[in-house]
Amino acid sequence: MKKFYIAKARRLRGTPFSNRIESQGLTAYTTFNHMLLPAAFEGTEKEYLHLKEHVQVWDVAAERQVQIVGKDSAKLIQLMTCRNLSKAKVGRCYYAPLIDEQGKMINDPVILKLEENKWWISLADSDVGLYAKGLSSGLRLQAEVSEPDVNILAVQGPKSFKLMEKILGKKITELKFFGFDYFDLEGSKFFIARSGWSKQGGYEIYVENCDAGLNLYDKLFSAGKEFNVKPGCPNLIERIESGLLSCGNDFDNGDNPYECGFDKYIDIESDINFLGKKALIQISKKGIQRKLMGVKIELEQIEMMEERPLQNAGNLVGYLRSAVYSPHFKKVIGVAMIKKEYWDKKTTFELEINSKKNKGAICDLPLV
Ligand code: THG
Repeated sequence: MKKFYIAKARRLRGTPFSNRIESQGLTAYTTFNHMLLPAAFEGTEKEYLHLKEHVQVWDVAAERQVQIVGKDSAKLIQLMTCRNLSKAKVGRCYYAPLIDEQGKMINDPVILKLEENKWWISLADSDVGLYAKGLSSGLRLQAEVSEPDVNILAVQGPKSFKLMEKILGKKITELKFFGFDYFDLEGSKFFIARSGWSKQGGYEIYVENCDAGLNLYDKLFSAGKEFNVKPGCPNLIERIESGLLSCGNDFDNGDNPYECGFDKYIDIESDINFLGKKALIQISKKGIQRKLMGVKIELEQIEMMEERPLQNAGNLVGYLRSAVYSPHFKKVIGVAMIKKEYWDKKTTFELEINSKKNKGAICDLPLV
């Protein structure tokens, strides 16, 4: 692959931690929500092995927050998601598909309920703030939409628990999965959730005060020496093995939440009101004709810039959306949108690259 530099500009925003990660060996950025998101340090495979054994600190400030405040805030949030949030509790995170009026995917954020009338939508890569602003003003809701200056640091990996306990004390270990609370460190308060885009365990620190956040960043590295802490970023191998979907890669605005396997986050039975509900009722009556599944391919490497067709005896099986070599499975693994005729897990297919046909098989997500 040819390598190019990314030209920085005001509209391609950095984060409070950009200087830190650049001096710590960053080798690639990607863009996410019009910001810089670190994409590589030592290389995806090395970072994958490290993440599964030690602890990493990720600058994921590009996971922007859309803040919604006001007496209609819950109503506005519910309008955008098919997940029933009517019983949502303060202090909890909710993974929730956001959809449009046609029932198609817009984003798959983590939604946090901070107060009865204050929410954050922690975004994947799409302009949800504009969608929310349009709905709020168009429907004359009492719901103020803004992007607060909040920058997430994720602390991920099996040793994240020991590292965070060392810095923040015993109380942090009592935080339950997808819960959040404020924690004290040297006179500063930090908003911390037990969450993150890996299945290796860990926390996300929602930094509201940049100076205090930089101080904490340095502390994570000095206190983390004994746990072999390294800077990192969301890892392609780990997230595919774990079945964590990527908005814009695995699915986009052409797909509905049933096709993405988000069934457990869809409620078309209760009387909640969301855009695209009618469309989802129709889709659920008709049944879907394709869905995201895992794949394993007899290959030692792959590059994915666009989706790739998968064939079986000259017939289209589906499209490969994300793929990477997995050191665990010793082959390429991926996420593909598979046509209904081929959902049987005994299905095999061929993927043609540079006029060479490579054999592959369909499997469940998460991969086993
Ligand atoms: N953290 C925060 N914001 C984010 C992400 C994150 N925004 C964008 C992106 N990542 C959203 N995508 C996901 C996908 C899955 C999960 C979190 C964010 C996740 N899922 C759990 C699982 O699949 O086991 C739990 C789902 C549940 O129990 O509801 O953690 O990483 N702040």
